[in-house]
Amino acid sequence: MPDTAERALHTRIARSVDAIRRSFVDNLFYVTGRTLEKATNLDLYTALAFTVRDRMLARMVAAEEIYHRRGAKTVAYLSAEFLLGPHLANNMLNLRVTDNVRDAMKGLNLDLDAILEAEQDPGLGNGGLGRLAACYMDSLATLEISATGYGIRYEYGIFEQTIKDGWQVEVADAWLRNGIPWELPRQHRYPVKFGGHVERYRDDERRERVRWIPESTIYGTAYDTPIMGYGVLNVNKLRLWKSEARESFDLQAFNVGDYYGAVNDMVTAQNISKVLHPNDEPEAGKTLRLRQQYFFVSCSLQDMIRLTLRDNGGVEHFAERFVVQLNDTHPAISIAEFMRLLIDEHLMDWDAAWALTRRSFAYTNHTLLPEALETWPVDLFQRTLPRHLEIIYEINTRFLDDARVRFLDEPARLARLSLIDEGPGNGERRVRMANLACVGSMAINGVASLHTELLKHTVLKDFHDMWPEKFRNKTNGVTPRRFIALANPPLARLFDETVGDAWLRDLGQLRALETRAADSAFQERWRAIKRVAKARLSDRIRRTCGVTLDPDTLFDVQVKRVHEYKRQHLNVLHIVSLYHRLRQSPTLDVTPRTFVFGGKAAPGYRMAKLIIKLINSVADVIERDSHVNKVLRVVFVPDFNVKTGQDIYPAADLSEQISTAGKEASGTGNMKFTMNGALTIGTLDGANVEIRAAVGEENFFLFGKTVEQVEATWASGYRPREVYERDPDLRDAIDLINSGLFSHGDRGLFRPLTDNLLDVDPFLVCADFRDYVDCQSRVDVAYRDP
Ligand code: NBG
Repeated sequence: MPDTAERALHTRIARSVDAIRRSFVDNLFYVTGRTLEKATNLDLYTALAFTVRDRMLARMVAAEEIYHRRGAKTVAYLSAEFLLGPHLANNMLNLRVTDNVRDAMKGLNLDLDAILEAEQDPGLGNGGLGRLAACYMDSLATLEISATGYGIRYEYGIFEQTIKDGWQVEVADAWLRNGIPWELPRQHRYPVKFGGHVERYRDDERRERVRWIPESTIYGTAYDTPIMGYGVLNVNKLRLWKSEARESFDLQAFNVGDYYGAVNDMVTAQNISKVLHPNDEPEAGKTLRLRQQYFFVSCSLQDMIRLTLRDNGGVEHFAERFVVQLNDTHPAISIAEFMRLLIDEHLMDWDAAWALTRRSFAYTNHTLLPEALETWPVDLFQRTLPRHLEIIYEINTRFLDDARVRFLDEPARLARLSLIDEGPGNGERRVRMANLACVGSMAINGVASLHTELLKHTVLKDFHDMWPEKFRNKTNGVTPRRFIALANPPLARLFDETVGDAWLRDLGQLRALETRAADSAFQERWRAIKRVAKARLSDRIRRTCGVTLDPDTLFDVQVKRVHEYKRQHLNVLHIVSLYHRLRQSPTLDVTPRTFVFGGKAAPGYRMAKLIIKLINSVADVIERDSHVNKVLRVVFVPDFNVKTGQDIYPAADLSEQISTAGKEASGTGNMKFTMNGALTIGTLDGANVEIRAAVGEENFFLFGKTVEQVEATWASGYRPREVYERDPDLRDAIDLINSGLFSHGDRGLFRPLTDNLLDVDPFLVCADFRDYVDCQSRVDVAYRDP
């Protein structure tokens, strides 16, 4: 390489303080057009992001080259959501340049933390499922496994949450407004068809073939985001698709009179990747959602087939080049689309195509909640994807023929296995996406041990009876890079000094901390670190919510999506009960606590929004009670997301994981709290079971009904009102809520919530109340002994 070129390259990748400072100033000028004197924090952030990105790109190109030479097989992780969280600090950590960057900024009189603060949280996901996808991307890169995440480049991610008068108010998340330094627009572009009809014809060899004549065609363009591994040279990528009309200058093809019509086509095409759907929504906007799913699946599979043809010569080698992981049923239409591409476009015969499909796909299930198992009305399918419906019927016919051999006299079982839900009587027929995913995949996994067992014995039992060998468990995990090293640097330092730094790549190394558990100097440091994190969170809450917290109280934290099954209202009932008891006997001896909540509710989920209102109303009343607020504080942190989460997890003493047993598939927040030294109060649900086994029963506050007891409770004719009448604490709490004390005298405001608890209580809040409150008393006692 000629000298000058080498030097030029070197300044762009060198990691010395000096090189970083020079390229930062350079980027500031040439990317944002600003000088240091005039730059805003956003400009500084942009310049620093490019400085860090420059240092990643050479690695990305090199990694691609190495994978290519090795003929590496690539994991394609198909997911409608990727909840990445801020990139800059994470990429600095993974490149191991954080200290040098800090020094370089200091040399320019700049505060790195203020610059990091300017990055918006890229919210392309709802919650756990999307964040899991991001953690998998991080982990695969660190493990040096070739992987590409495929998804949608939503123009608007999950809404921003603000709180007005205690109610959640949604604000659109225009995350692209300031430009995204991390993404690289690519030329790869694929057509995606919708609607229309299918035609049959004979090919040159007189075989019957099918041609899909669509009503409309849109295009997907790729945007790549590099994903760095930690401390390795490897960089993978996330490839997100943006929808577009064919060409904007196609307008010329239209006569002047149809200008608006032509523009309208563009708008319709752009709508596909416009906005992320909040989950837990009642049925609405379904057509768009199916279109979104098909859109990104089709682009992704066409992209993989292009690469297979390029690298392996023929599409029949697909399974040597890729393995496709379906993140829930959102990308399950892949099975039919892959078959269509093979048969109609690559002229493969059915049996070969089906064999290839079943070697290429694997499916992760993330929920047992029936309302979250996706099904689509057959007529919507017919209108949107007519060819896919035909293919699904054909898959179904062949599959049921097989199943009938084994389950000859079991029409009910065959009806459950069918890819089509025939509906009751003349009800609507629907396509079952989970069944399609199971039939077309080589492997099916749940996300925690308990969840996988329940899958095998409940929702997917019939498939398990058929193919037990396809089922396996893959308990979720979270990256210790982001959720310890980035979120809690003092704790990371303590770990490094105590057990070495290998834990960043192998969390099992932290076991070695156990030998220090009784060492008082170590304990002292541990406590000081927790105190710092609590002070830091208090500081942030003071700035954002105007509430001043006391870091010496017990921080009792529940942050996650707001949902009845997660039972934030059980937590509130405990608080109201405590408040009531404190008012009855002001000298009552309770451990001073700060209850911290955070989480978004789906915009159309009224009960969840009422729960948020209740939390804020209770917080208000307690805040104004000068006697009680010395021992009890409640705060709702608005807009919980990856970014705010990184401040919250390290500050918790107690982690609330209190879902009704059998409802939380795994949970991943539970892990983030635990790795930051919080103890859990929780039920035997999801990954709590495995966390409890790992940390030891003595470090886990267990309460509540088990899955079996939940079933037994329903079987014996559960009547929550009787529980209410028998338990004076529960009665007092519910009555206090209905007294209007928390609603300016309005006795009706929270009735939808309390009536639901007393009449139905679908998540057994009343049934678990007593055990929960008693367990919380044990927490009180434990906290007094440091
Ligand atoms: C969620 C579960 C969580 C789990 C994440 C990631 C869906 C459909 N499921 O318990 O509720 O941790 O998936 O697996 O969002």
